[in-house]
Amino acid sequence: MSFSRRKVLAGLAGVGALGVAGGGFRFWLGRPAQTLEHDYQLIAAPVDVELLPGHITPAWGYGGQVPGLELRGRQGDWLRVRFTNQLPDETTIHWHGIRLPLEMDGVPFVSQLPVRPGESFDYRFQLPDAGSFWYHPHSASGEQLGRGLVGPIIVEEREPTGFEHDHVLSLKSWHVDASGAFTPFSVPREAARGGTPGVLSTVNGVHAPTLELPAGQIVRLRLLNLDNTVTYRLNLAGAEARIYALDGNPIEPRPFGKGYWLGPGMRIELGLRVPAAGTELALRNGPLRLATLRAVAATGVVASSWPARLPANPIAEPDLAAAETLRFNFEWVGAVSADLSPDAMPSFWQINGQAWDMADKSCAERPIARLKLGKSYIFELRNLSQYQHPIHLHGMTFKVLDSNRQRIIPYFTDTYLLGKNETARVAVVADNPGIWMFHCHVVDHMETGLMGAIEVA
Ligand SMILES: [Cu+2]
Repeated sequence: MSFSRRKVLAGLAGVGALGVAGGGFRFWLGRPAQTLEHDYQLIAAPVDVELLPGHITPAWGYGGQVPGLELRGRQGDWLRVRFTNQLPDETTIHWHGIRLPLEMDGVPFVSQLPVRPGESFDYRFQLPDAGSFWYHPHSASGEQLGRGLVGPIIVEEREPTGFEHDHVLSLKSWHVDASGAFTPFSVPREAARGGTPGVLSTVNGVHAPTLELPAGQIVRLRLLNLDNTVTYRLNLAGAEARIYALDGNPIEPRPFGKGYWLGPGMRIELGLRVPAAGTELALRNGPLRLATLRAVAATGVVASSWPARLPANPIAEPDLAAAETLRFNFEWVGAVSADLSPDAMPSFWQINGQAWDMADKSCAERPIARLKLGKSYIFELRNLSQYQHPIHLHGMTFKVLDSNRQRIIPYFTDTYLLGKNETARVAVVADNPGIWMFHCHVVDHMETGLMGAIEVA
């Protein structure tokens, strides 16, 4: 199978989807102010998919597919998405990792009102950083992400990078049984531990696919963890691969080595030298095969040398000497209370003694930290639990400085996988005014308390 979608989005080819219920397609929202805009119509709607052969799963998709329609833009350009909700429930879209104004951040009752069934909302923002990002609801997240409302958003560099081949691999494990029916997205006893994992792994919506890559070429693989729960222990035994970017930000290329732990919401970009035609590589999560990468005879030029480091994104460098340190404790506090109403999510997790309550719309009015606009801060992140938490901040990109558990080469990211009992320090310039969510991206940890708001003013 071919898994490059660039052709579809390269021009008006996508218009073929017009008229298909739940379809997504490119179109113009009237006359653009400038031509450097990328316009999409994006519809969220139920879509039946065949994840297990011969069985229908009643998924929810963006643009009639799971994972959702791949959105592409170019660094510095604007992205305009007319979003229409054809789901039975209200929803929003959050653009994970993209630094944008609060009104576009997609958090219900903080950024915007929820988009109700039948309504539309226009998202419009500039793309300051090149890299691999993703989008998903920030509303009833366990169910909505669990049913398939996740999609990649790729921001291309303004100048050629030296990579001729670019492949997006969206990873998602599904909460389905043997008949393709959904199982619970969150079970209290799992939410109180590592989170409720899906059981059927997929890459680009297909279980254990074989993906063809051009033999002898160096390709850019964008691996996106769009999962509710699972941290993938990615490995590519026998491959000659280098890490080029983490979570949408370039690093000095280094060998992929034995592998990388990619938590929910995180992304890694690899350069891979595809071996000789006929050779197969296994992309695995620990011992489990996620996909087979098969080298096929390529026409055209023989592989070049490794591309240079990707250009840095324009992220403000924190002033560590002047930075104030703030401490955040991530803690398990739970016990399932007996008088819990059937609709309420239990509370198992806290940040600095406060649990977020998904049912309480006023939580964002009580931020766990208040930052002064323009100042630098160091966050000391302390995991007081036995479980990993991919800690994600909206609105700003932070720099990971150090950890008491692993050697860190400082890098910019939007999500840091905080290991059990780990303390890590990250630094950020509070350069984006607003109320920003700060949460664990294990969705059922987030929904059972592990979220807070950070105010920048
Ligand atoms: Cu967590």
